[in-house]
This record gives sequence, C-alpha cells and structure tokens, in this order.
Amino acid sequence: MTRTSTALTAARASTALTAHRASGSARSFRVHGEVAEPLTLTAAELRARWPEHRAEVVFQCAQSGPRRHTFQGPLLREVLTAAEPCFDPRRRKHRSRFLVAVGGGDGHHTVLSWAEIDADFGAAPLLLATRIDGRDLDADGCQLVVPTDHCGARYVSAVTGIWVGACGRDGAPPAAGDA
Ligand SMILES: Nc1nc2c(c(=O)[nH]1)N[C@H]1C(S)=C(S)[C@@H](COP(=O)(O)O)O[C@H]1N2
Ligand SMILES: [Mo]
Repeated sequence: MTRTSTALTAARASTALTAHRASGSARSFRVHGEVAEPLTLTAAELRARWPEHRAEVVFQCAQSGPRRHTFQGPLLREVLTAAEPCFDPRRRKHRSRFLVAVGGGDGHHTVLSWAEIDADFGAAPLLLATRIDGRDLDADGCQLVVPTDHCGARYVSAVTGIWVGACGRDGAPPAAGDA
C-alpha cells in the first residue's frame, strides 16, 4: 500500500469513528480466523461474561513520552479461549504455533503470539479493557492492554477485530484472505 493510500484509509477510518461516536451506539469487535466459535462482542458483553481485572500501567510513547493509565477488563486469554481456537488445547506445541492479530478502528494493527498469553508459556496478563481511567469504552470500543510492554504501540484502542490462527511449516505466514 502506498503512503497516500494508507493516509486516505486512516482518514476514512477516522471519519467512521467520529460518526460512530455521534450515533452513541456500542462498538463491537469480532474474534475470527481459525476458531470453532467466532464471536462478536461489545464492552458490556465482556463485563457480563468474564471476571474483571485491573492494570495500572506506564508505557512510553515516541511522540508524547511516558503515559500512565488504569485499565479494567477481562484477560485476553479467557476471551479468546471462548472462541475455541483450532488447536489441540492439551498440546503445548500446537498452541505455540498460533498468532493473534489485533486491529483498531483507525487501521492500526499489531500481532502477538498465543504463547505470550498462554499460562504455560509467557503467561502475560494482557487485558481487553472495557474502561480506561474509570471511563467506559462502550462507544469508542475496547482497548488491548499489554502490561509487559515498555512501549505503547500495542495498546491498540477502538478494537474492531481479533484474528487468531496458526503459522505454517517453516514459519510460513498464515493463509491470506481469511475472513
Ligand atoms: N487504534 C490505535 N491505537 C493506538 C495507536 C493508534 O495509532 N491507533 N497508537 C498507539 C501508541 S503508539 C500509543 S503510545 C498509545 C497512546 O495511548 P494514549 O495517548 O492514550 O496514552 O496508543 C496506542 N494505541
Ligand atoms: Mo506511541
């Protein structure tokens, strides 16, 4: 994608986000990919279905320096497990092949490995926040919280989709075009 088309895509996404906020409706996100039970969820549904955790974090932003926030929400691993990723849950090697890609409303997206959040591997306490600094994120959309990161880039806000899937043999990327 060229720099101009990236800028245009970001501008359109930002217009869509403004319109969405004005409508006052809850922003949902999809959990999709190589999962047996794809999910569409809102912040209210996260609060109703999973125990809430709290994280007080500081991260560095290249533009604005140190940022401090308090987030509340369920563990990412618990929400993604409900979508039943297509690995054998008893086999650590199978689980270690999976990736998690998180996309935000403005087109910003980032990648994690399943092993980062898996209790038998990195066990990182990532959250899908439904509140930031006591403010509900129902209208803006949920935010990824990565307390183990020093930098803020993976704190994706206004999450619209989370893709879960495996990489192939020889480290091949996942099949393109998965819905
Ligand atoms: N959707 C989205 N989320 C994003 C970004 C972005 O551009 N788009 N920037 C990231 C970066 S680089 C940082 S440092 C933090 C900044 O968060 P704050 O300004 O709310 O503290 O948001 C992160 N989340
Ligand atoms: Mo940043």
